Amino acid sequence: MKVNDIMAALEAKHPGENEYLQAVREVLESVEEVYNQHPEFEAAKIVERLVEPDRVFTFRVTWVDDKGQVQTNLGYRVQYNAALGAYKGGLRFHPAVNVSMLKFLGFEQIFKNSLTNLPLGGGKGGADFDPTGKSDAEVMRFCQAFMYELWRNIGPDQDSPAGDVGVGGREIGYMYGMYKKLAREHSTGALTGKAYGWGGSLIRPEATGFGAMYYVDRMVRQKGETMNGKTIALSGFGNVAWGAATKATELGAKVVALSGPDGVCELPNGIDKEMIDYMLVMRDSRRNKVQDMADKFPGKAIFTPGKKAWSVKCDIACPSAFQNEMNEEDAKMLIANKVQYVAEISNMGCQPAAIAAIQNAGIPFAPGKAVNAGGVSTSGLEISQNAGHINWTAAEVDQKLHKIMNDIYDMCVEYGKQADGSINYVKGANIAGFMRVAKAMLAQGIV
Ligand code: 2IT
Repeated sequence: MKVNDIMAALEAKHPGENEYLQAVREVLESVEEVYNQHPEFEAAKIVERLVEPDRVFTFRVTWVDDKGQVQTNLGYRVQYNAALGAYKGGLRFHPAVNVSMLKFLGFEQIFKNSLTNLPLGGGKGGADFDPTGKSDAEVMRFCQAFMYELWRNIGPDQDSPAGDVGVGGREIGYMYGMYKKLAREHSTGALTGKAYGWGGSLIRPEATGFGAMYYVDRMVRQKGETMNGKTIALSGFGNVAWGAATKATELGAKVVALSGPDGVCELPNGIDKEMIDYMLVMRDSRRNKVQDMADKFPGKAIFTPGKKAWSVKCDIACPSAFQNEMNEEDAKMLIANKVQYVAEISNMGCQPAAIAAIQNAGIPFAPGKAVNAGGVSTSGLEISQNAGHINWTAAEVDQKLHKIMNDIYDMCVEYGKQADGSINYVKGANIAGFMRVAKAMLAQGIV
């Protein structure tokens, strides 16, 4: 395979699908050398098959808002690759959602899910619905209308969606209620991120952030250091940033920044329990304003409008909100401020030029598909509990999550170790994730 030839063909076929093309290029560049040592991959056209989703559903979602107005959104489910298991991946509700975004997320999900070593295929879905400012009743009606279209295409052995940006436990509950009604069965493995008590797993809400900090802890130890006393900047203040802030604080690190679409909150003394709890209140309000933290905790949180988390000096920077949220200029500012580690928690949180700047400065950089894999791992554990009619304790789930993250870290080191002894976590994650999928596709024939 020649990456440039494959990309030229894809660009011609999918013009303007920039996020999808960006995600594909990164993976192909990482695996090119290893792939070309396997003529059997080339003969089976593994890459040509892998870059296209198995299928993409697009559907109209019509609902009535609180004023009685009829609203129409577009819903999607991208079923990307099922070589390792039933399709698995989140649903994103955000006004910018389109096919390219969901294809990029679904493509990333294939390799992330592979890294977990669980039987999970890759998929993603969502809608261009904006939850900002919506009432509970509006969200419920939207979720029900969305599921009315999607329900036939999901199920524990077919496709199991979960949450993502704009979709949390409340939305999963509304969608599951409609799924159950239409399918006429209590098939809990059809959705993950359910609440505890009716099929949800303890630690699932925390899992992405906890898993990310387990991974970052290993990156820091790799350099002979510990998390104790390290300052950390997180972007966003949603579920992922909440879990990361909780675990980072527990590990002795100091969270010095959170951000939102409105600006950044600097936290000179770090974040305490009351502030961490307040992140959930802010999220549930659907106001989408980080300034609320500064209004609630004057002196402890200092709000600056229009600035990003990367403007705050820190040892560890973790994008935890949205793709491409760190650009080259942001990366250079972090480097000038002596950042020591950058770990994406959001999927593809950094632009390619930002990653290049960080890596060229000799700073360890880890990609989202490895760092944030704790979320989907715990979804996999949720499905196992559903299938076996068991409930693990929080400690049991946390221990399994920690082990999965340690194993992922070890694989990234194994496949990412460079001649000079440094670790290219991007290559490591992409090659490790890719090999498992490619071998499964090969074994399953031309389908
Ligand atoms: O990006 C992700 O891995 C998720 N949004 C979670 C997917 C899942 O199925 O738990």
